[in-house]
Amino acid sequence: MQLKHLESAMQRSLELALLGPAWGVNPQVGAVILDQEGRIVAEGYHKGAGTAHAEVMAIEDLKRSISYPFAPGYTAVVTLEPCNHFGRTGPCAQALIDAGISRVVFPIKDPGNESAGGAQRLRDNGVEVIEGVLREKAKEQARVWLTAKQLARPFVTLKWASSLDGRIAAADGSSKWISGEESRQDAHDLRRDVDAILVGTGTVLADDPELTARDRTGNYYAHQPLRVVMGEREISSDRRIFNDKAATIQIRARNPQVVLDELTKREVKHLLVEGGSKIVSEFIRNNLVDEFIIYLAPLLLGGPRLAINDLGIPGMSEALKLRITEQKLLGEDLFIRARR
Ligand code: AOF
Ligand code: ZN
Repeated sequence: MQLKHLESAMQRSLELALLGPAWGVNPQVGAVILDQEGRIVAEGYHKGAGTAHAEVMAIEDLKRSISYPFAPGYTAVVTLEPCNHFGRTGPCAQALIDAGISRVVFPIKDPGNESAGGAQRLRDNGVEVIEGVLREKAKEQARVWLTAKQLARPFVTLKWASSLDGRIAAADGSSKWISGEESRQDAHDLRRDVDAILVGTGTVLADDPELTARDRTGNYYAHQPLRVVMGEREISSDRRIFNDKAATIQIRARNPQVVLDELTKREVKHLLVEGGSKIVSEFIRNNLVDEFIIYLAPLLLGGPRLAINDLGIPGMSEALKLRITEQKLLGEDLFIRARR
């Protein structure tokens, strides 16, 4: 089979992976099985922690059409090295061996300590293994899970909506609305995809946000991220953030590292930091931001309400340099994704 052919199969597996939830402790993983002629004859993807892995879903899919164990010559194309451990489910490397799969193709190694080693187990059992197909694309797609795993802390996305001149509110504090409707919906979809949203006590006291994830019609998404308030000030229980639409915790700390430690314990893989500027600045200063999402609205506000306060940067040579990885128009706003 040509590499091009394996790449297009991997492309399909990567698309399937995205059908699973972005939130939750587990990665998004997709898998297809190719027959001897290279046709896709089975598909699977992981639907979240506690459910079968993508490889097992694809094997189950193929079982419906041919007899098990499969005849020689089938190739499994998976978006992550098959696992080698008993976690919430059994080891996929063994499931592939038992199914009689002849060849396994994957883009990236599993960085986990217990789960890694699947490729070796496959080879030891006579299965051909091809690693690295669409590696960069797969790495990019799995970056949240990979980073969280490698750093043993949540992946942190920082999000704000500002005027072109970087203001997140007018001088009187009003901020409804800086960004347009499409940007605001995009921000709700972003919330749906994360495990937790964080704001400071100041934001709760000033804006009384609900911090839930809602669809275009205003309905609540089935998955609601944990709402986290950071800071030592007392928040009264009648604030909207404490309503029954989602779980909420207050972490009485000012240090972002303390907050991340607590959220790591709670198995938060992806944290969305939404403000205010003091907290945003703290995360940046402590080098704890993995990705920035900025909605830039074509407005000018001037005044003192900047997205970021002081970062302790004295001169140009210390500027924090970012790389833009995605940009697009959302209605009249500019959507920017960037990282260091
Ligand atoms: C998934 N889905 O399709 C694959 C995964 O606790 P468990 O048993 O669900 O195992 C989770 C680990 O298994 C995960 O961190 C990763 O290392 C590996 N592969 N996980 O959730 C999948 N193939
Ligand atoms: Zn597995």
